[in-house]
Amino acid sequence: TKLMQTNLAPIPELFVSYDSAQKLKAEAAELTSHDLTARQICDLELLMNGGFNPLKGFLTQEDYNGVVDNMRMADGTLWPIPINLDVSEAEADTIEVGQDIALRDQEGVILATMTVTDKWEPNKAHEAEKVFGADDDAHPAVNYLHNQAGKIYLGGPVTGIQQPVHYDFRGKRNTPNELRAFFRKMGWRKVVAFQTRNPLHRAHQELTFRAAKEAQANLLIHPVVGLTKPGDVDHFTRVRCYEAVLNQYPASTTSMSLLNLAMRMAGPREAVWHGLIRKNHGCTHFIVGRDHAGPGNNSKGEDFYGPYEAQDLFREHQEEMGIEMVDFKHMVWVAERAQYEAMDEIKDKENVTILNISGTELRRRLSEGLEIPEWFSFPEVVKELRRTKPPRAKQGFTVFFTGFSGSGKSTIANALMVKLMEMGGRPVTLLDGDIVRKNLSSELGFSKEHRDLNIRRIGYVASEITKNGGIAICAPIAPYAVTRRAVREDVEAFGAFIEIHVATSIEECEKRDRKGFYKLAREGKIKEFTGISDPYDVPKTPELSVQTENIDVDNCAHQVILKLESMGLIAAD
Ligand code: PPS
Repeated sequence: TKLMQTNLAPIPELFVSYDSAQKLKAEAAELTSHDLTARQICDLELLMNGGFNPLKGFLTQEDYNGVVDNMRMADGTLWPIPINLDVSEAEADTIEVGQDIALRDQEGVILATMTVTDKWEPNKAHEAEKVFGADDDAHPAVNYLHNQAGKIYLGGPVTGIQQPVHYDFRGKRNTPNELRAFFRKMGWRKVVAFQTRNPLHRAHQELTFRAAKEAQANLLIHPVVGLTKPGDVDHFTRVRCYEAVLNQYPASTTSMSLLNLAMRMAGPREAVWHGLIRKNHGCTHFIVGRDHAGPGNNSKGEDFYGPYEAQDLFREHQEEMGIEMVDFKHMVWVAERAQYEAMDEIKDKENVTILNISGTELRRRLSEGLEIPEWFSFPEVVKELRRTKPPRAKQGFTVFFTGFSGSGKSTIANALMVKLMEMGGRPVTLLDGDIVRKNLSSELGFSKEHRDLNIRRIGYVASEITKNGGIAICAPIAPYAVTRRAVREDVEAFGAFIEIHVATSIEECEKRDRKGFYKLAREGKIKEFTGISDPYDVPKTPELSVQTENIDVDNCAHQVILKLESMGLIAAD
C-alpha cells in the first residue's frame, strides 16, 4: 500500500464569521424553527465543523438515494451513511421547500439555519436493508429509524452559527481543524487513529501502540462520546478510564481527543464512515478490527455482518478515502513470558499459557465483584469501572408488583419493605398504589390514559431511585402489559427490574372485597373497575408469580427475598 502522508491544511467548515453569526442569529429568531433531537445535534456538530466534509448540509433526496443505494452522492463522492433531518409529518406540514429554518438545541439555542431544498417521505424499509443490511428492529439503528426517527426527511445546506455547547470535558473536544493544527504544531506527519466506545484495557494499549509503531506514526485515541450502543459504559466513566490509560504510553507519542459522533453500529459502512471522519480530522491511518462497529445479534440470534466485512469494505475504498487501514491484532497475555503478544504470531502455542478475558466475562466479574487481574487491566481503570458499576448486591433495583385490587399487593410489598430494611444497606421506598395516587397522581382517574400516566410516573420515580442505588418497591394494579414493559425499560437502564404477579384470582379478590369496591363496581357505582368492567393483561413472563390463596403474607414476601438472592441482588455478607 502506498504511504499516506498528512495534508494538514484547514478543511472547510460551515460556520459564518463571528459578526455575521450575531446578525444571522438575530434574524433566525424570526424563522420557523426545528428542535433538534440528540442525534441530530451530534450530526449537525460534525457537519458544521467539517467532520462530515464534504457534506454541506443534510442530504438532499438525490444524494440520499445515491448514498443508500451505492454509498455515493449524486456527484459520485463516496459517503456511506445517510445524514438526514427527520421530522414528524405534522412538523413537515408547516415547512415548505425553499424556506429557511432555524435549528435549535434542546434548550432553544439557535445553532444553525438551513435552507430546505428537499422534503420527502423515505422508504425506511429500503434504507434499513441497504444501509444496515436487514430490516430488523434488533439492529439499534433500524429500531431508531422505525420507532424514533420522524417520517419525513428534510434536506438542504446548513449555515453554522455556533457549536453545540458542551459542559463536560471541554478541553478534550477538538474540531477537525483544531486537531490538524495540533498535529502541525507537534510535527506529527503520520497519525494512526483508534476509534472506541468501550473502556480500554491493557490489550488495547498494546495493540494501539503496536499499530502506531508499525506505521511509524503517532497515535490518536479518538473515542466516541456522542451516542453509542445502548447499554454501553457512559462516556463520563470512559473518559476517566482513557485518561488513566493515556499515562501508560511513552511521553508525547500519543494524544486523545473526544468525538461527538452519533454512531449507527452499521458495521462495514460504519467503518468507511469512521475512516472518512478521521481523514477529516487529519489522520493518515485508521485501526479496523474484527466486527468493527458491530450491532450485536439480529432477531434470529445471528451476527448482522461477517467478522471481516468491515475490513474488506474499508480496504476496497482506502485509496479513494486517502486514509490507510491498520489491522487490529488480537493481543493475548502469555503468562510464562509475562507479556502481550499477537495471537497469530505465537509460535510455541502448545508450550505456553495464553490468557484472555472476554467482554462478557469482564462484565460478570464486575457485576459479582470478583477479581480482575492486573495483567488484564490497569488498576485505575478497574477502580473507575467498579465505582460506576458496583456489584449487583450494591446496585439499586425495582420490585414491581402487579395484580387486581385486593390481591394482596400492598400487604406483601409492605412485608417485603420491612424485611429489606431489616437487612439494611440500601434505602427502600414503597410506591404503593394508594400512596402514589395521593401524592404523585392526585388529579388522575382510571381511564386508560390516566392509568398509563400514573404507571409511567411510578416508573420514572422508580428508575431514579434505582439509578441512585436504592430499592423501589411499586405496588399498583398496572393492568396494561405495554405500559409495564415501558417501565421495565426505564428501570433496566439503571438496574434490575423484578416483575411480580400477585396472581390472586378475580373471584377470590371479589370474595374478600376488603374495601367494598367490588360490590360497588358490580352495582355500576364505580366505573371501569379492573377485572369487572376494565381489562387486566396477565403478565406472561414475570420474574415471579405468587399465589396468595392459603399462603400467608410472610411466606409470599419470603419467596420474593429468595428470588432477589438468586438474582444476586442481595448478598448474605
Ligand atoms: S392503576 O390502574 O395501576 O393506575 O391503579 P392503581 O393506581 O393501582 O389504583 C388502584 C386502587 O384504586 C382503587 N380504585 C380502582 N381500581 C381499579 N379500577 C377502578 N376503577 C378503581 N377505582 C378506585 C382500588 O381500590 C385500587 O386499590 P388497591 O390497592 O389495588 O386495592
